[in-house]
Amino acid sequence: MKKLTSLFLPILIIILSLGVTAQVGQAPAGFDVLRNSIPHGKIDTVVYTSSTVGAERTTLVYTPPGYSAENKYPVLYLLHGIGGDEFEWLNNGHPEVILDNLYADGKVEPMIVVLPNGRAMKDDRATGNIYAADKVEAFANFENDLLKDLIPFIENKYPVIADREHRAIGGLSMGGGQSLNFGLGNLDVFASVGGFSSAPNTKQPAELVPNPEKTKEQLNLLFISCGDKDGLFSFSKRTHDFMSEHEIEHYYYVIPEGQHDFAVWKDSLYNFAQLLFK
Ligand code: FER
Repeated sequence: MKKLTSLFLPILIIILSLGVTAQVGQAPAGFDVLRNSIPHGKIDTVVYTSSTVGAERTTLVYTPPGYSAENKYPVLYLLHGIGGDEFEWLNNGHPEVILDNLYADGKVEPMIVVLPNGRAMKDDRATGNIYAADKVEAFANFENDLLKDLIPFIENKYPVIADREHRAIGGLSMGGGQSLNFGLGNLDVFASVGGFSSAPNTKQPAELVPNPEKTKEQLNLLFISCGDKDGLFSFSKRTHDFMSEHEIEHYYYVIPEGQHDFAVWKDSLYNFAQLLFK
């Protein structure tokens, strides 16, 4: 009997801790394949007025299966890379397929996903020299557009739960850097943050997290992912290292043989989405 009780407690602790920290890992085959037999969400193309840019800007908005204005939803802002625009995720990653499948399997909360254009300048197309200084600067300027123009617009137009706990930001590459910069920099706005293969626009860790104790207190979810064969790996690793050093809880998902491509970003979205709003 004594032996039984001495075993019981450690086993219970293991079981409980497994429940608390969900596991991340490779998405199963078929996670990104359209299923005709399940309900599907919808993609709207929406135009908002940006006082930041001084222009009408286009964003896509995914509403989940069974969407109703009678309900209220959390929102994920999902950002593209340096060569992309508001259509990049849709055309290359089909997040609507990944999310519909996850929803049908009961693995995600119903959520609205906003796919903005993160190049906050008048000509926001990914044409010409996409690395030009003014275009890179426009990715930083998107913080103003997002906070002052886009979020208020979305929250006025859609039935959302308008608090930090129900607002998340995530993105790929330049959008990963934006997510870490804007998310960790505005934890009063976003409680959940995901950077996939984050680019050199990612701020230095000490700038991202000037006050580790405050960050720990506010952050609900931090997800950092990158392929181990990505030339930009060091930006994710240094961010992860800093978080570990300062005991800031986070997911660090290194994808074996992963490159700088949509295989990594789709897998990252599959994992990140399941951790949100739980
Ligand atoms: C850079 C290399 C890559 C850079 C940005 C990127 C601003 C972004 C890549 C992407 O978004 O896929 O030097 O500088």
